[in-house]
Amino acid sequence: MPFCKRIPFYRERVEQSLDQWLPKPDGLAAPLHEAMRYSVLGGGKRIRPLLVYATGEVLGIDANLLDAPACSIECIHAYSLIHDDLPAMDDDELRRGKPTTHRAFDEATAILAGDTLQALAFRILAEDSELMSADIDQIGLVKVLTHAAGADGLTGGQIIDLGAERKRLTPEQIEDMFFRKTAILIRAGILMACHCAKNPGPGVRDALSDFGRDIGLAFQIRDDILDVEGSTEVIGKPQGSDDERGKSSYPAIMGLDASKGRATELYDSAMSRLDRFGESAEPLRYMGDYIVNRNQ
Ligand code: GRG
Repeated sequence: MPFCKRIPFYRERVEQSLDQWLPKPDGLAAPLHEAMRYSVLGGGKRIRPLLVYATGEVLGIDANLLDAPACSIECIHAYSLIHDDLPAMDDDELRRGKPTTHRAFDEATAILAGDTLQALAFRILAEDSELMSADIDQIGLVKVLTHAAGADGLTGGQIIDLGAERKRLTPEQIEDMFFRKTAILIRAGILMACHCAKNPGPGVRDALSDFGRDIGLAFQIRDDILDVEGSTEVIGKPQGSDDERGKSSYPAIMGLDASKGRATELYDSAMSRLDRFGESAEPLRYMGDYIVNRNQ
């Protein structure tokens, strides 16, 4: 059965697992719990968790070990979206086709929901009983995710991005920014899955790490292209917002055609990293195709 047929199953699996980890609305802190659940559940493509499970299939890892990495990465992703949408950052109204968290609740609640999701991500990796009973190096998993979430990753990329508005970055600077802001978290899902394979074999981690970097950058270029060519209804956020804000996007720097060319180059490079796995890499090949061809 091809990987695409199992995607609904994995999406449901991560949804249920997230539902278990997220706090149920309770007591005086209920608005915080509600904002967390509003931001995480029932939406999003779940690309990062899917990459965790796809890598798990390629390496033959028991999916029960992957639920915690899959949930933790989605919590970090959801937190970054909440904070990115805040008035102090992009000041967006719409996310996943519905009001952003600070619009649906209020700004303070949105900030706290993001903060708490970040804490929850690491709690999941530290407390998951499946990881513990299989004797997986949980500190190693935490290291991968903290690296992706910190100054070398999301927050570092975000501050470069905020400083880059109305500036023109060089292609090298823009690629470094997008590596930190986007690709590093996509790669982290793949690396966490590798971490759950106790002995993945020589060169496997490096090959999959390079796949994650290339496909993560291709993901961002596709996102920028959709901002130019997509429709608000389909992408679930305002179309054309990058250009309106003078943001340093790939199309703004290199033009639309060159951006599409760079996405193809990165896709080809990503696919070549999978050659060594033969047929067994079909789940990651499918995810790579999905990422560069998606319409939302
Ligand atoms: C820590 C505030 C803060 C920001 C870090 C990751 C990030 C920087 C900001 C998030 C917003 C953003 C535009 C990120 C670029 C990556 C990206 C295109 C995210 C959207 O991811 P999808 O398409 O979203 O996977 P869904 O809704 O499907 O989960």
